[in-house]
Parts: sequence; C-alpha cells; structure tokens
Amino acid sequence: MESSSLQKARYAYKPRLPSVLAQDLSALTVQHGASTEAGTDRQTLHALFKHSYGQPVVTFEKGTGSALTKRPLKVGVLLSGGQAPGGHNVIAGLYDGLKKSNQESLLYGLCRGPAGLIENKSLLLTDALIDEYRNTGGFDIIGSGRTKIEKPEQFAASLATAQSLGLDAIVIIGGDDSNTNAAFLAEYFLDKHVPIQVIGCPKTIDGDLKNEYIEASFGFDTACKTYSELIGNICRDANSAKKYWHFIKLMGRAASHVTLECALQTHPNVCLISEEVEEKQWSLSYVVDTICDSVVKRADAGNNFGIVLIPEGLIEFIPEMKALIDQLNDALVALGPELSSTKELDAQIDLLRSAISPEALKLLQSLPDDIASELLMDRDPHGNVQVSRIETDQLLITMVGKRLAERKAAGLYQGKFSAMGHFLGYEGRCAFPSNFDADYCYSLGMSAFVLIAAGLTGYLAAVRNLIAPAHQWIAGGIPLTMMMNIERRQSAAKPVIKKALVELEGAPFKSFAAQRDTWALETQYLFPGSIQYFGPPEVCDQSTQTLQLERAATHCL
Ligand code: FBP
Repeated sequence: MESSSLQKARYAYKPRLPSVLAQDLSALTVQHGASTEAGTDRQTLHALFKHSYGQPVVTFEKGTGSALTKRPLKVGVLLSGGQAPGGHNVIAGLYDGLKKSNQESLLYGLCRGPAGLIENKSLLLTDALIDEYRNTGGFDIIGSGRTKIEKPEQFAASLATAQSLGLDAIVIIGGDDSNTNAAFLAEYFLDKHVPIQVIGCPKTIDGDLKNEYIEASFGFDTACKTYSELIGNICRDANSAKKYWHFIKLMGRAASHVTLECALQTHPNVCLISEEVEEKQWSLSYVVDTICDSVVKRADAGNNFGIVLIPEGLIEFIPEMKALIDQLNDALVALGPELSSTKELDAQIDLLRSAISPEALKLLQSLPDDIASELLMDRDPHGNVQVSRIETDQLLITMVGKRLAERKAAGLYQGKFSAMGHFLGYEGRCAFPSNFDADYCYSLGMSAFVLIAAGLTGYLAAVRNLIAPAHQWIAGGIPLTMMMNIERRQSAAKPVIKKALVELEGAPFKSFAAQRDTWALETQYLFPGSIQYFGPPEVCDQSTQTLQLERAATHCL
C-alpha cells in the first residue's frame, strides 16, 4: 500500500518511555500498595466483585529482580468504542513488551471490538503488520465496536474464544463503559477459576476517564489540538471576513473537557460548559440570552462576527431538557419496538403521550422537528443518547436569531446576524497521534504487558506524572473496582466506572472563567496551528493546558 511522506517519517519515530520501562524489563520490580476501596457504594461493589474488589495500586520500579514471567504468553487485544489517536501505539507497546520478554509470545487482535471476543474473530499480529501501523492514527489495524459484554451467554462466549485461542490475558482498550466491561470480565474469569487475566487501557478523546490516578485518557491531547487548529483557522476567517458568527459544536459526549481545552487554546467569544449550565440550572432561554449578549455587545463595537463553542452534550445538561431526556430514556425502554418501528414524528409523539409527563411532552413539541426526532433516536449499546447526532449548533442558531430579532424590534440591537454551524468530531479522532499521545500510548501498552507478566488481573494500565519529560513518567496499574460507583442506566442501577466531568472548582475552568468576559467583547483569538512532530519541544511536545493547569494545581496543594 502507498504511504504518505509523513506516514513514512512517523514509522521511524521511536516513542519515548518512562525510564523504568526503557530498561531491561527483567530488572523491574512491581511494588504493591495497600488495599483499596471505591469512593462510594463500597458494600454493593464488594458484593458484586467478590474476587477482584480491593486490590492494591501497583507501581513499577527499578529493582534488582522481578516477578515477571518469562514464559511465552498468548494475549488477545481489542479496541472498544470511538476511535482515539494513539490506539495503534498501545498495541505496538504491548506487542513489543511481549516479544522482548519472549519471542514465542503471541498477540491476537480481536476484530471489531468486544464482538471479536464474543464471536471468535481474531487476527494474529505480526512484526510486519505492527510496523505498518506504528505512530499512526485510527483503529483500522483490527477495528473497533461498541458491543457490550453483559449477557451471561456473551460472557460464556468470551470465555470460549479465550480458551480456543489459549489466551493467558485479554487487553481491553476503551473508555469508562468498556473498562467497566473489563472489570466484569476479570471478575467472571476469577469466579470460574480460569487463569485468564484482563487488563484495561484508558482511551477516549472525551477526556472523561480520569481521576486521582489516571491523569488523562489517551487521544484527548491530539483530538483537542486538531480541533483547536481548525477553530483557530475559523477564528482567522471570521476576523478576515467580519460577517459571520460561527457556532462550533465539539465532540465529547457528556463531558465538556474537549470544549474547555479548545477554548483555552483559541479564546473564542462564547464558550458554553455543560457542567456549569447544570450546576447553575441555566434554562435554554438563559443560554440563548448569554450568546445574544455577546452578539449585541460586539455589534455595538462594530463587530458583527464571532465564535461560539458548544459541547455536544450540552442539551443533556439543560435542566428542562435533561428531565425530558430522562423520561424519554424510560419511555424508549417501556415502549420498545413499538416506538422504534414508528417512523413519523407525530405518530411517535402520540405514542409518548401516555409515557411522559405533560410538561415533557409540551417541551418536546416546542422543539424544531429535526431536534425532536434526533432526541427519539435509538440509544447506543451503553444506553447513552447519541449526542453527536443532535444538531445543537443549529438549535442555538435558530433560537439566537429569533431572540435577536425580538431585541431589534425593541430597539436593543442594531447589528447584523448571519450564522454558520459546524461540528468538529470525527475530524480529530483518527489524526496522527501527537508526540505526547504516541509516547503515552506506547507506554500504556508496555505497562499492560508488565501487568500481565506480573500475573495481575482487573487493572487499568496507568502512566502518571505526564507533564514531566517522558523518562520521568511513573508507570503501574490501578484496580478497576476502585474507580467504580453505582449509577442509573437504562432505568436500572448499574455499577460503572465514574465519569469525570469538568469541575467548576478545577484550575482549567477557573482559568477560562477569569478570561471569558474579555473574550466575549474583544477579538483575542489565538491561532495554535497544526500539530508539529519535528522541531523544538515547546512547539512539538507541549501537553494540553488542561493537564498542565490540573497538575500545577495538584502540586500546589
Ligand atoms: P468513546 O466514549 O467510546 O471514546 O467515544 C467517544 C466519542 O467520540 C464521543 O465523543 C461521541 O459522542 C461518540 O464517540 C460518537 O460515537 P460514534 O462513533 O458511535 O458515532
């Protein structure tokens, strides 16, 4: 297959590792900490994870000897959920770790996500195949999928596949939901007394799989830098043409980390943060007024252009919309196939009359038809609304346009409003990983290998101290059960890994909040430009502002 010049140059890139993983791995020691507890719901979680609850945090340290097995291992790896830059490097790091330890070890790629494990579809990974994908974006080496392993027959089928391939371990590269799956699978194998280990790796561009021990999920760095380049370009276009307001919806599902990071990198005029909308109970009408205020003030200063950033999950955080979505989630379960086989919106609304409250019905009917239909679409396999398919940018453009017309009629606005919607999501999920993500992912893959070779199961590979140079990174593993809590999903209480949302008391939000009033009025755009791979470290190796601000705040405590 033909390769681009950058592709060839990136094949040659040697990812940087924490020094403990760069050395001879047989000299590495796995340090076990004290036993752990989940933050909440401890008794319930302990009862559900009888065998794996409470395991210690482990850290890899330089040592004189090691408990890592040298025997040949057979490992299966799968990519789960949405693509994130760096996934190929996790697989390459795992592969290199296995082969360095024993050339006889084998790595199987389980094709198209968890479905590959359930349906026994695998591919033996070879040197040639791995080399073709080093430091590249995408998940195309083995594909990804969103199948959830939850039914007893799916667990049994996963076991059958693992046994038929003779696997010692399975590595699940995924986000919070997929790693919840990993925790259940690890527990299932322990309960069945089968020696198959399960290790997770923290993936998602959304940036919401993080906590005290997981500083960042991989892919967030590259995706935010890619979107910020594009936003910067649109800012420059807006400032050149001076005639459009651009409403840019950004991926990130529930959490607004991507939007917040892009705002810090580009300085838009308005940036909405879903978590603030929820916390302060802003209505849809208030959100619209917030945008209008900036449009009017800028118009008064002669600037009929601007940039608005919108997190894709916003709609779920506006209190009245959240109440509507919660009721629709329950109704979708209750009405099931009857609703999904009904195609016309009016007929769907008729069916819903008896299933949702009159207030919710009224709100649904007040929305533009496109938005109402989008809210009624099937949920993903994890029960989430498919927010990437809801055109919040268009909804806000329409509502802002109407409100400005009212203000104009009242003599409160003299400007011109011409708006354009954009959605930045899929553009960033398969970009060539930044140097940061290339290094981080390779280190995560290598860490997953060490956890397996140390005989551990039910762990998430963890690499920390990420704002330091890579050789100072700290590698190890965090027990999955420690990150879990009980949440309501698809009308039932379920154990899941806790999603990290934007904290209003956190340093990144505070930094944004301190600057946003100035950005709302003035034109202070920043132009980050495209990701650079070759050149000075301040251009090529900077981590995200979110990570830098969060880590700086932690060090100050
Ligand atoms: P993950 O949580 O699986 O990493 O998915 C991230 C994401 O890109 C979200 O930001 C987005 O809402 C969703 O995937 C889109 O899903 P799909 O790829 O199925 O359209």
